[in-house]
Amino acid sequence: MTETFAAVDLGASSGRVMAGRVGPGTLELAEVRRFPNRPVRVNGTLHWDILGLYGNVLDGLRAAPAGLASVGIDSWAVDYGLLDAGGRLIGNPVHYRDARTDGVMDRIRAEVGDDLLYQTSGLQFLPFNTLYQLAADDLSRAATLLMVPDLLAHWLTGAVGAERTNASTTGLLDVRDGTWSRDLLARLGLPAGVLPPIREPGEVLGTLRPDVAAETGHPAALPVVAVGSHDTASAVAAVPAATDRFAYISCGTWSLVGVELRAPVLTEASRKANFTNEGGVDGTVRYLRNVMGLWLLQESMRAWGNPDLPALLAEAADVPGLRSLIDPDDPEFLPPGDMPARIAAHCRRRGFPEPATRAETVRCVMDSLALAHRATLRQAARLSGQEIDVVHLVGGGSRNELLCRLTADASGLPVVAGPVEATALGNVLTQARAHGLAGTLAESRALVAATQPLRRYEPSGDEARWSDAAARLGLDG
Ligand code: ADP
Ligand code: LRH
Repeated sequence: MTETFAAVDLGASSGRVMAGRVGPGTLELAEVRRFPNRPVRVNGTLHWDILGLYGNVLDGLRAAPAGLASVGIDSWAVDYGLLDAGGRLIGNPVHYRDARTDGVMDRIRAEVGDDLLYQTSGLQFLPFNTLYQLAADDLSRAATLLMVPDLLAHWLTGAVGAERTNASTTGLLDVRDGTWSRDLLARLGLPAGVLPPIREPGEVLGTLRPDVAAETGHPAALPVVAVGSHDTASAVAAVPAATDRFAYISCGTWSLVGVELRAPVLTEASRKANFTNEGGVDGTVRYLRNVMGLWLLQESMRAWGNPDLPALLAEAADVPGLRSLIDPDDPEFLPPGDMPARIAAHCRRRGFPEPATRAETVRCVMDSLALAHRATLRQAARLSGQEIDVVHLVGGGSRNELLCRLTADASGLPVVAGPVEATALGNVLTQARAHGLAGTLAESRALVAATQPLRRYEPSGDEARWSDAAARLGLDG
């Protein structure tokens, strides 16, 4: 028996609605609709175009095949919409790269203390974590907070809930007992009543509202199922790992670099290395660190008027390596703006030659990301005790042969690249598992490995060059 599931997957750079067919030995993914995700600045504030995204979700569902078994939604983490007492959206959700959180994290860290924040949530310190955004927001009329995938699911079904993997990125979920932390909420002066009940991946959230059913042409009985609604949780669920001794890099706008664990690591060394313990499907822990990722490339491409990417990457592959280097995780790269100029200024400040051409800038970004991947993989292994035989690089970045090759060379580990659409596959597989198809997490990963195109990159063996470059940048820690 095979069934078809619709996956709505919204990344920071683009969204898609996919149709996934799953059965014994079968896993096929077809693109139904793809659309750009373009932030909009209004009155100086950077917003997501949430209604535009929802309109695309409806269009995608309308174009999806008849007879769907269920629908699942995932998106980027941390961002949310607020509903008033009448269930209406208050304002337009704000983008995590907006400047409203400038200085907020430092103030709260000073007030509450790093130790308490980390022991409670296990989350890395990122200025845009939901708790810091809430501290910068006006909650006076807020009755309900819904994370972006939960907001879209609410509009589709009327149901209200907070899916666990994405709730784990708020900084307000207790990493030990899995409940909203009343203590932290009280200390921060945040109203606990706005946080909805937690929903587990695999749980049916609800069925289509009659008007949504009429508009999309699907039956009103069509279930919307919670998946790993944090896109990175869905991506990790579809990593085609054959053993437990793997690391992953979920590589798109961000590179999420880490390992999968059974229990959180909350040591002082982990906190100082700024590692996160996010929730994965099946109660796993995604022990990882955010590396700035292909944002550096995306934002450079935007400044250059979006030239042809494969041609530019081919040119960058011919540029001599490890000359111009940046620390990709310098917070100066977080906001939007002229990225090539910021990269050049950073190189100059750090005593490296400024890239003189677009290809040199791209090479600088690829070398620097490979170095950050290397450093983060080493730290993940050291801090967690998890041994790593292979690195699975999934997401749009797995199409970037140069980055995959450099990551293998820098880390001294084989890199298995693919699937490109790991997030949508993880979304589909979590629905399929809830439906009694696709087996355990390990079995669904084996299904990905058996059915999806993958490419293996062996390290070149010149790790000494990379450790020298890492030392010059101060990256290996
Ligand atoms: P997100 O989910 O964060 O929006 P994706 O996983 O969709 O990101 O990855 C998008 C990235 O994939 C792009 O920024 C680009 O760098 C990379 N990419 C897409 N197509 C190609 C390609 N043909 N060659 C190399 N890289 C690509
Ligand atoms: C990747 C991602 C990442 C978060 C960031 C906000 O899309 O969800 O895991 O840290 O966006």
